[in-house]
Amino acid sequence: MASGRDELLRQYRQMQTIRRFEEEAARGYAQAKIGGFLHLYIGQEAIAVGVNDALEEQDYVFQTYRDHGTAIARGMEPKHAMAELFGKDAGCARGLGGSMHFFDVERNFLGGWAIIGGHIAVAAGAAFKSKYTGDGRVTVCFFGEGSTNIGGFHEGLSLAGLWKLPIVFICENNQYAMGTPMKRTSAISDLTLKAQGYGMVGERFDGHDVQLVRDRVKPAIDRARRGEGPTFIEINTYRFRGHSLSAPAKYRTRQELEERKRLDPCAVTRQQLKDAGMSEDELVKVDAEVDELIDEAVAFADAAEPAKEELVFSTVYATRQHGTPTLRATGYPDGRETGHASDAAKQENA
Ligand SMILES: Cc1ncc(C[n+]2csc(CCOP(=O)(O)OP(=O)(O)O)c2C)c(N)n1
Repeated sequence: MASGRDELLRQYRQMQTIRRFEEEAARGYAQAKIGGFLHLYIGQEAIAVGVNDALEEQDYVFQTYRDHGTAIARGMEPKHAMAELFGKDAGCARGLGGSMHFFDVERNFLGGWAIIGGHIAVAAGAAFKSKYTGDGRVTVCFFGEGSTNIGGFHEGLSLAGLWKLPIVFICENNQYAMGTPMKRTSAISDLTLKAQGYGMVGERFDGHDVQLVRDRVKPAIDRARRGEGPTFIEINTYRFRGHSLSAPAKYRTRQELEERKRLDPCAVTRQQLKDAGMSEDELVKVDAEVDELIDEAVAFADAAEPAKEELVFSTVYATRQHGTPTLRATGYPDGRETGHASDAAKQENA
């Protein structure tokens, strides 16, 4: 059993990995190595790591397009995440999904969804499957505060509340939906009031302290696993970059940004480690190790083969063979399984 400080150090390392991954992703975007949109999670890292620490490996996780941090917290290797951003075959979705569509079946990370609210109903479906089959899994579904105004949110919560599904809804309230502050989109400021309408428990707290996040989320996960129904959790946070890299952040003041940066979750955790007796030298060494891991991820993604055009259709449409629905995706180029390919499908693609 890891001591309290070892645990905090692991959490810091993970958060710093997410932070450095995204800083390098921003650089890759500026260098045109990444196409499409890129939504960064910088400032919200304690939520991905804290929530994941409250989960078991078997549990399902759904996220929006702001998905890199959650996938890495779940255990995705940065090199497979970076390769996905660079559109490479070694990426977590074989380079076909890109930033907004990370996917990792082996780690039960079920996306990476770009349509606001769309994944909330899908996540409720995954939780229904768990209730129906009694597989003991809990589903966690992340989304932003702006998403609480759209139909999919209400449909998903309605069914989850009605059927007491084993699901925890995590609303990462980073204050803005693109450039629009919440006071211009919601008639209420306490979003947990929306949970009441669907007969579920509502919680809200700040999201810059990773262990506080873990400890506040864990009872909701346990409750869901015991069959006592869903929880809606609003976590107060802030993103330090623009909505996406193509969106200028003109809707907020520099002063507001600087004030929120005082609660930078990576800096807060680093300070907690110092308070627990770690020296600056030890922490600099950890930071250097993380830098190296991310440098390796970039080098791996740079050198990897481009996504294979011929997979575009065969990985989208399911085929039916011997009465069994089959996804045709095969394993990763380095030999890992995607976890959803049948032997017949592998032969077909060989
Ligand atoms: C159905 C739909 N409508 C509009 C959009 C465009 N859009 C992308 S992100 C976004 C704002 C979402 O804000 P929020 O839910 O608070 O999440 P955040 O980006 O802050 O994490 C909008 C309107 C979309 N992707 N899907």
